[in-house]
Amino acid sequence: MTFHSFRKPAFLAYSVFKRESKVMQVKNSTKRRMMRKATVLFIAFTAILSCTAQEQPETPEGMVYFSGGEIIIGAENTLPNEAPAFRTTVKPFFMDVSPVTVSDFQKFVEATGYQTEAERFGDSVVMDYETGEWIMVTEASWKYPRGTDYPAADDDHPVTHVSWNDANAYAVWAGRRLPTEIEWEYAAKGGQNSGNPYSWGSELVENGTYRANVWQGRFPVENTAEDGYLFTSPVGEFGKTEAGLTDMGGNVWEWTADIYNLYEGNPARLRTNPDMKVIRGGSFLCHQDVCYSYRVSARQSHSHESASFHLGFRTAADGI
Ligand SMILES: [Ca+2]
Repeated sequence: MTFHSFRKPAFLAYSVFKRESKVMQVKNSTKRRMMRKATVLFIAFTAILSCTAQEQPETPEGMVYFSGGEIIIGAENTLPNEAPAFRTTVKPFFMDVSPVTVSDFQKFVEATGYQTEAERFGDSVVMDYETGEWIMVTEASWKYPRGTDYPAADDDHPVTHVSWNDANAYAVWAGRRLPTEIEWEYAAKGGQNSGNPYSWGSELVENGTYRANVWQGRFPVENTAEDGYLFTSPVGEFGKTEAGLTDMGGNVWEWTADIYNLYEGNPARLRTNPDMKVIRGGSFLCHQDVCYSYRVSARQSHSHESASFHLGFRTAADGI
């Protein structure tokens, strides 16, 4: 074996090794570039996710996020105080899925020792189903909605007999606030101008099932309770909307933050009273021929210190 012949296989082996090494180097280099690229893409993707998260903040438990935007508020050809309809812009906000329950309110009272205005007055307003008249019932309160001669309030029903001041006190304690009237209607409409009269859709009864706890029969002397309830119902049982809210029509009226006024351009005259607040949504007492206020655009007013067995509230919070 000559040196040459000895070296040649070794050289060839070395060359193959070197070539393979170079291939490996190229492969490793390509792999590193790909890894760097993947890292850059991952960071960019994370940044995008982070931006998206900033645009839509984390939704508190029990609330729904509404991104806000332009919406038509009010309606034509319904009750006179709903006109004229107008276009406005709403900022992002959160809204409670359902009205504040008796159980929720109990926690507030236990934490603060709060006494409602009805408790301090010693009575509150209830409708007598025998006579169809509104009466003041001694010791009617959020604990005993029809008075102490009747069953205590159910934990999962909306709290009632809360004045605007009581509702506002709860909202402040919870780190929230009452929704504005515009926010309430925006949420009821799911931020859309669909033209649907109700928050859940276009019909009160769908496939034989009531979508809201309202009044059936002859108001105010006959309540047939075809929907299953003479008085309040558990929150979440009726009227789930596309956005995920419930009870935006019927069950209990809901306080809003705003002083009641007529919409600009309404031909009627009204002396604005700062004690009168807007309430929305109708209640279990609403009959189509009398109240018909479980529609998304319906609105009424209520004195801020008074309470009733068909009036509750839900809270809201700023979106961003
Ligand atoms: Ca009912």
